[in-house]
Amino acid sequence: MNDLILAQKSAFESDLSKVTSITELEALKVAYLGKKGTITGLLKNMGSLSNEEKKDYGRDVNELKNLAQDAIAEKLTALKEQEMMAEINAVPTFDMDIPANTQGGSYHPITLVQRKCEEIFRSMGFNIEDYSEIVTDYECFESLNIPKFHPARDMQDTYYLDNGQLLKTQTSAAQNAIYKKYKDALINEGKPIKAIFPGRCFRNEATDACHENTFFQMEGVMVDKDISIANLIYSMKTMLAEVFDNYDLKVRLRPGFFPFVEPGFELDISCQICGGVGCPSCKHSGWLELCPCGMIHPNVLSEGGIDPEKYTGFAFGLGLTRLAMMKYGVKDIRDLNGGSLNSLAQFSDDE
Ligand code: FA5
Repeated sequence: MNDLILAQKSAFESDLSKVTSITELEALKVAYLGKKGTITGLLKNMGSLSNEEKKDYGRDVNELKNLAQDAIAEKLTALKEQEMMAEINAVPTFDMDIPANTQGGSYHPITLVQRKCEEIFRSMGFNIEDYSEIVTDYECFESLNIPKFHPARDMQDTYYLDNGQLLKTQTSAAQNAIYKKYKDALINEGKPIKAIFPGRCFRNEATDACHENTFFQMEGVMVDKDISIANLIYSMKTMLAEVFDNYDLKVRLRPGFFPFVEPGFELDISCQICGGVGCPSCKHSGWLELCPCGMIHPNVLSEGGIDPEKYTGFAFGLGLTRLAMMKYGVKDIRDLNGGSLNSLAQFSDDE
């Protein structure tokens, strides 16, 4: 090995033996193997060598480079293990003088409205179902009459996972599984399908006073012979009147497009923050979109194994997070996900 290379080798070995932390190791790596590192710099001397010398010199520099890389990797493993052991063996120190936190916990406002809605729908004979937050494209879109490349997919900006699955954008993603679960009882025993399924949804959306990228919805479906829009309106009105303890709550129904219902509606309630005069929480419209709904599309029923010639049904997708805002007068949706215990402790389930 050339003298220059040998000198670098022993300098490297000596410096490496003095390294005691990962930060020092990183600095050493840059000093020897970085773009301007001394081992990298050895290759710059090649110009002054004969062709024969170049061959040996190049091979030796590469050998030193590999040796340095292996030694650094080995040292890194050893240092990580050492740091982990130090952490494990560290004796925790307790300050016995810190006063204990005696403040009791409280339920989150979203949990409170969810429980309230569950209680209301349970009393109307609905089952409560739980569903995964990671779902397939079939569950979230295709089974809901939204084929691949359908423009309606742009209505919801979806987080896809590397394995092709996705984070549920809507609780409607559980509809198909619910129909398949209960269709035999419907067809063979004449038991209507009545189910609600609350859950967390995710959309890649910019946040503002009434939008978050993570929020809760509660889906509801009812399927039987002769279910009509009247059943839908009755269920929605009952639920809202009970949640707000107000049978005069102003509600409006507008036409709305969702590929899985026909006809489809947007159900808005008058903003409970400003009393309907307009504020940032309702984007100054006086109304808040709360619960889109409609009559289940025949294609969706068929996909769930239910004959749309014999059965009809309604579905709704209640925005639970927005319902919590309206119920508890929370002006900005982001305060609900903020996790401030002081602010959350104001809400109680004393009803
Ligand atoms: C849907 O998600 C449909 N799956 C609802 C549906 C179900 C329609 C069954 C018909 C039949 P939409 O994207 O509008 O629709 O969301 C429904 C509700 O969820 C909204 O009205 C709103 O209350 C709430 N919501 C939607 N996006 C957000 C968001 N980014 N932040 C907070 N709440 C949201």
